[in-house]
Amino acid sequence: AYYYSEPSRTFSEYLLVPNLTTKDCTPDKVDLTTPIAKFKRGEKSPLEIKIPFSSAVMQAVSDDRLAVALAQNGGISFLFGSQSISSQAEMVKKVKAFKAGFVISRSNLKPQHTLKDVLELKELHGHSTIAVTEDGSATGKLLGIVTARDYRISRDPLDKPVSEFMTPFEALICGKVGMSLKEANDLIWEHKLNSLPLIDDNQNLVYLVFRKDYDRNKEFPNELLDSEKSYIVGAGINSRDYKERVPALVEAGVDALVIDSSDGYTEWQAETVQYVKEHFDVVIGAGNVVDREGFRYLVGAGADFIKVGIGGGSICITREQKGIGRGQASAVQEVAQARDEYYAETGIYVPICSDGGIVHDYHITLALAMGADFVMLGRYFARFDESPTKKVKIGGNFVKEYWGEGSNRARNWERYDTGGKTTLLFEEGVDSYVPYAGTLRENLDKSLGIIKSTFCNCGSLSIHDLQEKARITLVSATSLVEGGAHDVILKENTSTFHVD
Ligand code: MZP
Repeated sequence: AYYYSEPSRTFSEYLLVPNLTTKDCTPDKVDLTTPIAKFKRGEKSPLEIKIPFSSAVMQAVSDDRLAVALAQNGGISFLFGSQSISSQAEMVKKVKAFKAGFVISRSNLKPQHTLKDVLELKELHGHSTIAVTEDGSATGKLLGIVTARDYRISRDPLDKPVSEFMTPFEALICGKVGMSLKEANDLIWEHKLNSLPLIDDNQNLVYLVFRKDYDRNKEFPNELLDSEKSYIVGAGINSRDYKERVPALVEAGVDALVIDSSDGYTEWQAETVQYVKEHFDVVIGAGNVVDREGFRYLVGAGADFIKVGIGGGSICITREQKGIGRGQASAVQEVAQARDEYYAETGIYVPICSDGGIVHDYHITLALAMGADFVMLGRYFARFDESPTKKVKIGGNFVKEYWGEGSNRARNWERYDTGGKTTLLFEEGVDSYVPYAGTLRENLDKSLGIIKSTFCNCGSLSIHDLQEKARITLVSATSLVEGGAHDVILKENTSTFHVD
């Protein structure tokens, strides 16, 4: 046997040591744009994302709804592959049907329409709704509906007429027809909806156009009517049914594929990559690998990006069951080094994705500093409103369901296929809960705030910059204790204390 001289390490064993922060290095200037497909030296990657976040190829994480929410914020979802080819392709189509700008006319709706009717309107799928009523009250006659993508609507009381909904029903906000541009704007901003009210010739509010990057202080940008760019979306595939699945996904408009497997260093993966590269013009990632050899093998087969990580996922019991895997930090470090060597040799840069095991926001910064181009997260996204799973209350707290693709619940045997029988003989994942955390947007904003601030501590304005400048130290077990609050009595634990 070959013995590695160093133990397998993970992110929590490292810290970043700050560099000089110059005055021009501020969080608003940090650019997290990153490539997800290989490119030649001096060229640009054919597919980039604005933030280095991708969501995991998992039933409990990446459906079309989460994909739209993440794409709106600049990342990419890989729609779960453990479903029929037709339903996965349908999800791709739904995401691609969204446009970066959005206009809806009130002429689509009639006062007697129920909320169910409204939600069934194809173009409203996944959007939240503002009812415009005649007198501006929640019970007034419905005159129109305007929608916002980032605002979640409850789907429970679907059959009531809209006029029966009372505020504070979370997504029903009433606007008055005839309200001024300013009033409409204030209403929208009060509810944190990024949108743009339009008024017709009679000063009636007739349309709202939604756009994430609209700055209310700027002049009304006419050319926004209507930006027709669609969001990017990825999808997971396997090395069994790819000859049927890939054509359907490509036809549906998918931007990137990834072979989803717990161990990607296999001849089946090489064949799958070769087939896709030969027949289609679509980005294809492969993995997961944890070392130099695995990286070289899949890149040799033609993969556009490589996914790194075995056994580090929060729901994963592969290491316990089979004793295979590697600490996520060690895996990323070695694969990143292999990627750099390959780039020096060939002039081709192959992005790598650190998949699984991210617990704290700083783990993302460390993964990037160690050479990852982007990360893939399961547990992180499963906690949000937009993930496909049930929100339940347990012990007074809201949680969401989250299960592994290797669990009996997911029954995704293709992900663990090592040839032979086509069943899931033993579990490699668990079925669990994660604490409910609210909307994707608010959590992502916070994570990005932390990450960009850390970039500035490290004197870096881009991922590439961070990778060049980062100084990383191992931490001893004793200094780990020092890293959290210590030797103080936390106020939240003092309910049993009596203060006279
Ligand atoms: P995490 O973000 O929850 O820590 O990890 C998510 C990653 O765990 C996924 O992207 C995938 O690579 C991996 N995964 C998914 N299901 C299982 C399993 O059942 C698993 N073992 O390990």
